[in-house]
Amino acid sequence: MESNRLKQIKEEALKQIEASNALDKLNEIRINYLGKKGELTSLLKGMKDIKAEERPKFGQMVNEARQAIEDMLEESKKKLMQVAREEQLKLEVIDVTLPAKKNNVGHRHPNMITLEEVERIFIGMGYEVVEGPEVEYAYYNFEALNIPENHPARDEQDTFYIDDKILLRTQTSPVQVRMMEKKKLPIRILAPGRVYRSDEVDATHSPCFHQIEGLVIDKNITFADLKGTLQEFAKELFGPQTKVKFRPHHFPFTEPSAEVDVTCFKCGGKGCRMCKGSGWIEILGCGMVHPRVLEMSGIDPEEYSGFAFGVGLERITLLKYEIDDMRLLYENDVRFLKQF
Ligand code: 2U9
Repeated sequence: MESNRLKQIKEEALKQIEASNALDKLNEIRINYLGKKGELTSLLKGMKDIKAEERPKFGQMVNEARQAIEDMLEESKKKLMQVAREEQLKLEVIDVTLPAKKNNVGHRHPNMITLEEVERIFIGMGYEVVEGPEVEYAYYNFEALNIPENHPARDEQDTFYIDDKILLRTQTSPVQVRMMEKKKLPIRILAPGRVYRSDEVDATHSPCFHQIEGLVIDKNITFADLKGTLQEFAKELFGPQTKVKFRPHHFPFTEPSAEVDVTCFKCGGKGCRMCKGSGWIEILGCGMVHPRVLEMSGIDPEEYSGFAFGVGLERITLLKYEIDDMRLLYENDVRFLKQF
């Protein structure tokens, strides 16, 4: 009687295991049949009603049934886990043939594109690029460049003072003065960097902008070297057909001094909106280093001479890319910047 019941329980359990398709369901079956209050356990509890000589045999049969159920539960569990794993793998399949996600990389600011182009040209002519402090002594920014106190150029280059001896540099020339003081001659340097002036912001002015200055000092340097150098520079930057024109000018730190115009790269010199009809565009200032400037840094003007030039980086960038408002270079609107 009890052995029939046992057989029935075992078959029922195995059938349920076979039909179950989830790990939760298997657990439920384990509890229902093998748990503390499970069917098999309650059969064992009924052992006392079985004849003593039949008990061992019945006990063995219950254990066999228990083992068979456990084995089948284990086997089913493995199968279900395998199926689940395969399904998971199918979900995680990576299609390597799909186009890759585009990497959103940035790029150089138009001002930096121009700077690197100018640096490339002068490095090609044997120049070294040097940098110096933006917070500078008034001595290096003014006095050493032949701009004594009360000189009118101090008004034009009004800047931000830290105290009466220290200021935000108005030009990158102090970098060159520091190089001259080191007296490692000859000198052939390019000094790019930020400069500061107390200017109101408008389409062509900013209280902080960038200059690139150049300085060459050696024996027998003449205005012809200056002209040849800047002619080469203009051709490299604006194209091989570019002509240059030197107009006399005045700077306290150079003598003689000049401003340099290039033939308009838009109309080739015929006259257009870009060059305001003149055919020429002003790009930089230059001159032979003033003997007093050489002397002040301990270089003998009888033995050495040199030339210097200064370019407003933003001015060149605006010209090259035909941008009509300098403020666009500082606002960093990505829709503007990504055009370059
Ligand atoms: C030393 C001696 C002389 C640097 C020079 C200029 C001419 C010049 C302007 C260009 C546009 C300034 O940014 S701007 O407004 N600069 O015209 N700069 S010569 O002369 C030097 C530099 C260093 C020791």
